[in-house]
Amino acid sequence: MYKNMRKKIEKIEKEALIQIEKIVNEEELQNLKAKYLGRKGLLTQLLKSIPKVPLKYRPEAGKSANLLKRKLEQELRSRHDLLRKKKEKERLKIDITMPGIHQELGSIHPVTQTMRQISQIFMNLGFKVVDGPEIETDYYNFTALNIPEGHPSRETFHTFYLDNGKLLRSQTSPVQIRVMEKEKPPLKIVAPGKVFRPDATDASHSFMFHQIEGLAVDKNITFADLKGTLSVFVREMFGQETQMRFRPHFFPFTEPSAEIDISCIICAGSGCRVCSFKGWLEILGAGLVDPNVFSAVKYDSELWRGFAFGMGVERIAMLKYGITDIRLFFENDVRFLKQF
Ligand code: 2NM
Repeated sequence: MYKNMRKKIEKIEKEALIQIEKIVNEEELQNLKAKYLGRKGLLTQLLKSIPKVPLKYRPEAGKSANLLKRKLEQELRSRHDLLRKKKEKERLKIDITMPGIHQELGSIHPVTQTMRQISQIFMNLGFKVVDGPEIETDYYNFTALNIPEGHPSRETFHTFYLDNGKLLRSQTSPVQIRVMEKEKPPLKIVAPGKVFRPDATDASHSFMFHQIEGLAVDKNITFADLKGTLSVFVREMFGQETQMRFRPHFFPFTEPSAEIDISCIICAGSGCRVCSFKGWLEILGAGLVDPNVFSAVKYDSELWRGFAFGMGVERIAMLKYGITDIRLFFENDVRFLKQF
């Protein structure tokens, strides 16, 4: 009986070792593992039959069967390691003369480029770049800016209102209110960022666009400081030969206020399609800060004066790059974006 068992063990060992030696892939390895060590494997079956061996031989039989089990496990494991090493070696056999995989490089969005360029000009003039929340309260977006209850810009037709009573800022001036609340004058800041207005989309309107608004507060600010600052900006941005003109206008937050045109950068003022044959392009709004705005931030309006201005970034980028449809900025088409 025991002799029979020993023969079986030896047979399994001999066969298994030969087969393990021949394994060339993971699948064969798993199959052999199942064949010998699986739930219905040959060696597993044999181990199950040990209790039937006469007591006299049982320890001996059990011991050699278990030894074989451990040996096969060991052999399979080292075979597995060998296969893995072989595979890794194959993987490293690469042809370094093969062409690489081309990675497309991204680029800075033209609106971002323009916003940075504008900010840089004002930074050179001593302005600090600041930012603030895009979700604002009624107070910061309107009230503190001297925009009265019932003003048309407060209507849902002109402002995105949220369910929680807040709104999406329709200009970046609330950022300047927040800065003035925190910091004492004098100060010179520009606030670039996204603004939102529920306009119907067309070639020149988008419900989201970018603005840069600027503010300077000091003791003796005059309209001449505003003119000087904006003329430096306009010439840096559009070329030294660019002309500028101020037209009277009304804004609730500045008094007096003006809209500012530049001589057409396409036709230099002689009239073309871009300027609708007027020779001028409107690019800025500006004025001297209304005393009511200073009162809202608890600045003494008898002591402090300020100028402020605002402009749309997309409009400036469109003029600069000759883009005729604002929607191109937001389509995310690489064929468009790659050109800048
Ligand atoms: C404009 C035009 C004129 C403006 C005013 C202020 C503040 F905060 F000082 F009151 N910030 N920006 C302003 C003035 C903006 O945009 C067309």
